[in-house]
Amino acid sequence: MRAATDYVEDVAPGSGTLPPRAWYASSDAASLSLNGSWRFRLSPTADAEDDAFAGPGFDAGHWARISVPGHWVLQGHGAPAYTNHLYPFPVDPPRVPTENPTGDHLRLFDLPSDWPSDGGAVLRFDGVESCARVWLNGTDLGEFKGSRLPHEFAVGHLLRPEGNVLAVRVHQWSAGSYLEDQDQWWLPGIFRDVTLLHRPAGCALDFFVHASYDHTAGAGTLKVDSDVAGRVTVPALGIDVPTGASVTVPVEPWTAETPRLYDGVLATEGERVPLRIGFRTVVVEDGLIEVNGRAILFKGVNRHEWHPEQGRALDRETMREDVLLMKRHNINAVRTSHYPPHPAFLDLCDELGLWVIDECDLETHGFVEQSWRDNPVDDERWTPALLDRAARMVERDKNHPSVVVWSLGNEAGTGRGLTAMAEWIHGRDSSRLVHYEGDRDCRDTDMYSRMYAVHEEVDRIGRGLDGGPLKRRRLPFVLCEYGHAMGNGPGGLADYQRLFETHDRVQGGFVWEWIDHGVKDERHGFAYGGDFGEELHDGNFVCDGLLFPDRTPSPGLVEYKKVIEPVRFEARPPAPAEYGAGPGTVRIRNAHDFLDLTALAFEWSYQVDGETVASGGLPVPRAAPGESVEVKLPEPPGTRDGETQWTVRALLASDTAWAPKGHPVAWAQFPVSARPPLRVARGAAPARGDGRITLGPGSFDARTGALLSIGAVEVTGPPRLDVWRAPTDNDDGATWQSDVRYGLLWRTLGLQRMRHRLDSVETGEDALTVRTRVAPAGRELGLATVYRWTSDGERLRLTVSVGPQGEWTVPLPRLGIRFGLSGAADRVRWFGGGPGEAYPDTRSASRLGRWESTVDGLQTPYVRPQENGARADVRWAEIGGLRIEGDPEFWLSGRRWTNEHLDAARHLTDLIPGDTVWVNLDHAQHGIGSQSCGPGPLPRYFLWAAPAEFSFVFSETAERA
Ligand code: IPT
Repeated sequence: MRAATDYVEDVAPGSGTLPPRAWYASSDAASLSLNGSWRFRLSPTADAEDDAFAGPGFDAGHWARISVPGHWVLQGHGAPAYTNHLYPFPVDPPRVPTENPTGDHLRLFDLPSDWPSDGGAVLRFDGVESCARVWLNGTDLGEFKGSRLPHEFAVGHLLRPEGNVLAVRVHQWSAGSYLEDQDQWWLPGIFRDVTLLHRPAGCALDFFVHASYDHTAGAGTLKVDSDVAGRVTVPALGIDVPTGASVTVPVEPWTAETPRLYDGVLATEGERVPLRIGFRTVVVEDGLIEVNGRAILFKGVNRHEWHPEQGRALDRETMREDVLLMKRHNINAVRTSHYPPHPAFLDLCDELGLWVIDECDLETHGFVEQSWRDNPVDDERWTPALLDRAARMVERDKNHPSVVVWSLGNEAGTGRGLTAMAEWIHGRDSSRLVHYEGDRDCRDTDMYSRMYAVHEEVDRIGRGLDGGPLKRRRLPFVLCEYGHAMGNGPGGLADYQRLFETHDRVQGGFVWEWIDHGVKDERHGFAYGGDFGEELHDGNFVCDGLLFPDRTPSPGLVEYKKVIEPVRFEARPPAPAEYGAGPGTVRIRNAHDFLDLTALAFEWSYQVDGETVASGGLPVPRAAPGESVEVKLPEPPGTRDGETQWTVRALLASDTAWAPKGHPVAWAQFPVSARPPLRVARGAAPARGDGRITLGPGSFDARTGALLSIGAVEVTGPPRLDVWRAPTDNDDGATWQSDVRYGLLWRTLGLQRMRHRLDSVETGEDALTVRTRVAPAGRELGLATVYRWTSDGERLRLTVSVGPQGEWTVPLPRLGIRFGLSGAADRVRWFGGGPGEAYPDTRSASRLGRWESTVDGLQTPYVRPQENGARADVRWAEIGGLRIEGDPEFWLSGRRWTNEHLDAARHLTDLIPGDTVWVNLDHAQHGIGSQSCGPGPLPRYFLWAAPAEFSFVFSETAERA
């Protein structure tokens, strides 16, 4: 006998629902949103309660209230749980645990007084995780699975003018959970809209807008296939044709750069449906993905739906904010990892212009633990569920011009079910391409896709040297995931971009991922895996986005924007021909795929020692996509004394739908005259007395040689060698990485607990020399470190010489000095790279100039605290009454806690300011890479232990901080 809850563990997608169809908002048919406050009861198991609550007259007055859309675990009932790929329950498909949190949702509603009495009605659920059973007015409508997909029921015959009772029972776990093992929080609930749609007699049911573009003729062909015959009108194009008829007219095409939409109407006998039509043609031709006859380059991101308080229940404003932020950061593509997004998001992509890889709600990653045995995608009992998912995605989203690629899902291994999905999709929609990364041989797909391939492999693929089956060798390549943006990083984006732009076959990639899924939390600021007591979890691996959870752009996003900017500047001659010469012209390459440069205004400015002394407009001739033009710079204005440079910028020439006029799009800097050498005469002699040594403005402890003060500035922690950094997520690497993970090696070696042995304090004629050996307990290796202090009487110069001893097989995290200043030090000014942080392989967006910040403002709030905040190429900095000049330039960071505290902290709230500001002046930093789920830094960004010498010149600033 079938028990009342058998459907929960049934592999079938559901019963009682209507066939999938296009998602649209009618112009004239009534609709009623059932979002809002519902009654809610949570049970510990699927069968704890009978269905009496769905019947008439049930009194739910004592139940809790819950917001729909929403997740109950984010509204005080139970708790969220995070795992990457492990199923958080025993794997025994399709069985799920007895402990199956089940939320009964109840909503009473009246029909609006003007609700038409004729026709039918449909009840639509846009997203429920993971399995729902639905009753209306006591009638069991059926049940469904497929969390991020729409499900509809015909309900017209059941509606009453007043007192309708809608009851929805939602189970957290179901057979469907086996298909939804995406790397994210497990968040049950009715998390997308619930809507009642009036369906008048003669209404449109489903329709398919086919709108292609012939770039040779400049013409678009429109054909709307509709289940219910009607007329299609597009006033701006003079189109008025019956459904099913094809019409060709001159049009402006739709692209992500030129998102031209034509408003149209599909009118059936019973309703009018607004259409937003974009004409474009997507093909693979000569091994390249072409849209409207041109190969495109994806500058993409992977986007999960995320809001730190609402989880995956996103409001329209948040969706718009995502698209605006993407557009403003030069991003042109989004992969909807790993499920179809709320449909309103795709409307925004149509309207504002983004290429979309629409991915099906499918991942079975946890089966990797058993070598993919019993994987549902290779078990035909599950195939109907897979086909149901494919159809629900394609039918819902098929009328969006932004969707250019369908993706079968993510990390689901391989199997017949996937092939069946691909076959069905190809048959239903031949106008788009099919993607699936797991199909390494491209048997079912139209492009070769990989994730986290190392640079060298991407290069090989670009050169066509990767071998593989013939079909694959003829296909274009994309990196559907790369640049793992967890914590500080990702490093190496610029090096990837160079490969994308070098090899035609490599058509770009999608950074993993858009936003950190941190949960807003009273205890921790933002919570991550483990913070809710999960027995199985993957920690902060859920925080690996280019945005912090509150949608503040991280330095990674700023870097990405620079790396993918659609205009490239090159100086001519490329390097200053002679000291002080500088370039005469700038070559400007239009790196757009479709736009010319007329939407941009260009300007130049000229800086002396980082201060802009002159600026002006730069007239740039029209350049077609891919073309370059050369533009003459004016005569260098004014002085060439000091360090001088040009800055050129491209800004939006007028307001667009996604950013105002003046929004910066691209920039570059070209040196004219180099920084003059830093000279500090020697001469002042060290003097001993009273337990002190004085040298110029410096006062030292005579016994230890430790610096105590510079003039009136007290040094609360004397400068000494520092080679440790609080390992970043990318330093630590992913547990499954077979490559060396340096973050762990550093710790094993003891770089976080270096001892400083004092060997001698020597005063000479014009120098104080302090010899030390810096080394960790238990090891024979070390760094012979000599501090040599000299002065001209006013300034104090420290030269640090470092000589590695023993066998160093690991790179150093950093190489520099650290010292402490009074906590009153707050204002920081510097001439160097800014405004944000930079590391050797994340420094593209670091702009040379004069910058100001507070110490707190220097910190980058990575959700799990780690090394952050370095500013590159610093010539001089002022902090706490000290001026520090670097010879050569240095990396500057400063914080109100030590690097050891930073390392120990698990959440931002663990960082408690002390009464010292700790300043690091680094000669070098090790690269960042993206080993938290990808390759480490490229060899050229390694900081190998090698003999080094570097200096800093200290003096008091005129003004005390
Ligand atoms: C890859 C997944 O596709 C993605 O969902 C996410 O988990 C990402 O990694 C890491 O954050 S899978 C990985 C094993 C390469």
